[in-house]
Amino acid sequence: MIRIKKKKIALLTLASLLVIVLLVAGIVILKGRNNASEGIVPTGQVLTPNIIPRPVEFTENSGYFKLTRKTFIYVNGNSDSETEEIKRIGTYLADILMPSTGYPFKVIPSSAPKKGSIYLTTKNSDPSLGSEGYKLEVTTDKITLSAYTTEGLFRGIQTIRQMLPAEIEKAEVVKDIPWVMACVNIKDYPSYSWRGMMLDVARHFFSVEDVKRTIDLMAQYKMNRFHMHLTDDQGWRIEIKSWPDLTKIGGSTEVGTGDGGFYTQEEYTDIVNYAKERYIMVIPEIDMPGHSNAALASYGELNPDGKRVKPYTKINVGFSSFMCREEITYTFISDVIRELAAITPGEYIHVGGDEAAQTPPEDYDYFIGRINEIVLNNGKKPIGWNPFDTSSGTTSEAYLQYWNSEITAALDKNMKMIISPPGKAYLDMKYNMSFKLGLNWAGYIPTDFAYQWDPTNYAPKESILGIECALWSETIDTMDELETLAFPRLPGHAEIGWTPKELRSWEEYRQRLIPHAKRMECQGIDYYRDPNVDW
Ligand code: TNX
Repeated sequence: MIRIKKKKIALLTLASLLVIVLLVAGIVILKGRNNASEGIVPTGQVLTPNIIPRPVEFTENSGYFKLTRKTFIYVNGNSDSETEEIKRIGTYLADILMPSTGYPFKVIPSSAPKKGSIYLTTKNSDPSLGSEGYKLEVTTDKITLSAYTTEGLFRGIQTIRQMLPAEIEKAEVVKDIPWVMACVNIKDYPSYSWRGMMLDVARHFFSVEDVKRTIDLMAQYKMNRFHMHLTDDQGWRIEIKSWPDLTKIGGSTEVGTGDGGFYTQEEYTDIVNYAKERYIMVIPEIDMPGHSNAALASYGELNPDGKRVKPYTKINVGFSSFMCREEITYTFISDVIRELAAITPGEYIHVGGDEAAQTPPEDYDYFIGRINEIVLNNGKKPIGWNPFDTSSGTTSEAYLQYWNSEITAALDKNMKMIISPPGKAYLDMKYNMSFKLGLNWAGYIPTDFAYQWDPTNYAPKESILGIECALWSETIDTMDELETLAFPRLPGHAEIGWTPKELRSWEEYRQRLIPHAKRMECQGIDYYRDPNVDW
């Protein structure tokens, strides 16, 4: 009996030893393969990164880099203050990578990155990268992101994000994912310096939190301008301390029966700073002389009969106008622009100027000249929608936001333009006939159609500053609705602003967009599964 037992124990021990040896050998082999050029990554996962916008120069090499618990982020600039800023950018990256991996991603100022780390630097970098360009080198040993400016590093980080599995975007720890990215050499920089999105917070109000999420969503596509349409007939959304009824009365309505809302100057500053930390400039817009009912409803003295007009909560516009020949109007506008300029670090103030159907042409001409001067006197550059350029008061110091084809005056005056063609870049246009939200006055805009345009179709290249897509909010009230109209069209517009025309085709883009769906899902984006895309 005892002899049989002993034999059994010996056999069992031998078997367990064998299992242990096999396990250890397996781990060693797997580890070795991690650094080998052939990956253990399941097919289709990340070896062909689908980056939006598409980088200018891109070479994929064999092998991949793997994030681990020991991956640290090393940062190093040309001065202490630059290193400090890169440290902040490194922390921004860590904040993106931490939730899903559960790894600590320590950020360390040093010029000697250890093996297995991410290195962000502006040292010895190439000035030809410009203010937003970057170089990304991924090897099995480390990730090196270099740029001429800290802004370039911020843009490059968006590429790093998109080269990792989509699950990296999740807000909670995801187990059993190899956090790997393909070895690549990328050199990348934008075609246009202005790559913007406009959000209409006047027709429906969007909270500070919603606005911050919108800014985050655009930042990942390397967009750099956030234009806030702050006032319109249906609502006034920015606190002006010297004219408090603007928000008290004008801020209390929106399209339909909602309560509206407004940003205090402190909240606006919070938004501006949040955007600035993402290298996005906020451009505030006060729309005038039309689209001004909310102001006219707030103060009687701005109206010919001295009485406040009724608040307006419907959609049709083109009925309101400031009094263009009364000084009170300019006193009012001077106060508004002065207060707004004081809390706006960006160089521009947008003054609207569109659809002033109730303003006689000669009054429009005079009015635009006056407000142009007010903006310039406050140290800012004026921007306006067509036909702002036609006023005898605008010069090359002002900028035109193109939304209709009448640009002769702008061309004659050498004004620079931001291109926003409604039939392509208006995010509030319906995708198709059966789509519930949005309008259709500029046509239906399915995702493929929205991608197929170039700013030079509308104006000569040398007069183009860049592009902007616009989300008007007559028909949307919630973040989910905002996302459904913006996605998946917004990433396409971002690519039009960033990637050279010669590198863009719908056929190639759709192959990057389709896997991008998973990334949008991991971010909780309520995108529209447009039937025009074979998801
Ligand atoms: C036109 S384009 C407008 C806006 C509307 C939008 C709706 C332009 C400068 N004005 O007032 O909200 O269409 O799509």
